[in-house]
Amino acid sequence: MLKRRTFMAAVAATLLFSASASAEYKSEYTVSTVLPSAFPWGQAADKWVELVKERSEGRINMKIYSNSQLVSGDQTKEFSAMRSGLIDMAVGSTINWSPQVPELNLFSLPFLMPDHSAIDAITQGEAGEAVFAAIEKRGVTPLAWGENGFRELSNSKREITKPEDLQGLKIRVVGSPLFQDTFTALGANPTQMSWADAKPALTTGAVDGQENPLSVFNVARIDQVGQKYLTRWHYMADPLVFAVSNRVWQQFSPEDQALLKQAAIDAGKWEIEKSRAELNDTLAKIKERGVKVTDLTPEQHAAFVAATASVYEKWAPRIGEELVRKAQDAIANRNK
Ligand code: X2X
Repeated sequence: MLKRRTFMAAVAATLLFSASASAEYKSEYTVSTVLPSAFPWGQAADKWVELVKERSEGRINMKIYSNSQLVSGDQTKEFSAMRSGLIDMAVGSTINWSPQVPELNLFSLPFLMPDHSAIDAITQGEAGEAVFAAIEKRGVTPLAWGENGFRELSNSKREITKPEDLQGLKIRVVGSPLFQDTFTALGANPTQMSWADAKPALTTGAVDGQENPLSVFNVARIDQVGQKYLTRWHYMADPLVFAVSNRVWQQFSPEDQALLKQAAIDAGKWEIEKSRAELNDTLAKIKERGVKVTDLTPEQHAAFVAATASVYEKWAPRIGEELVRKAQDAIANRNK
């Protein structure tokens, strides 16, 4: 009996020892992104990596894998891969993670957020905290917010000023079910595909249109694949989330956890400011290339809001009625 106890104590000591030994850091941590350094999204990740390297004096090294290459281009698998530890870290879009974290569909509710202050009112308040708690509950530690931006609608066929103009148009959307509902409600014909497949599909005319932030339209030169019409309808914006797999997160010391988090907050702030400041220039460039850019009148805007009301009825219960209400209150009371 005594012997057995000694043995157990020895086993426990070994376990303890290996637990502290596993606190030895990896020589490199993988960071997944969809868009590379030419885009604000990639720059957000670059900044995070750079700040962490600098502040940890080279102890924590992260390497970015863009174009969703760690999940073979399937961006809607990024969250699961992070949860299971196949990917250590990511700067990811709320859209791409929403199949695994239903609360993230909040940001995709059509016409919920009218302007940048509305995005901030959500992310910087109680609703944002609730969203982070939902992410954490599913195995990933969220650290900070970034921004992909308001997603505008482009197509190769005609100017769009009212829902009827979308009738029958084939629109590429990300592989997230809410988008299917929004575009179906508008009378369009949505097709889910990854970003990797989007440009080829636009090139061949397999789809007529797509929706993405101005920065993405500009840098990816979407105008070159026949997208002649762009409607700035601001129907939704996808924040970016800087995050670490829970499994990896637990291996960092509390000091390094704080370091990683602060670097993510600083990188996110920097990227949000930069991408918002660049918007006017980006718009000017797109117009210079001959793209017909359309802004909606308040009446035209209202017609799109009315046409997509059914999406709220279906999705608010899935997102959580309370969370949706919190977000709406935060927007109503925002600083403009
Ligand atoms: O696939 C897209 O449209 C992109 C690049 O914006 C996202 O990853 C959400």
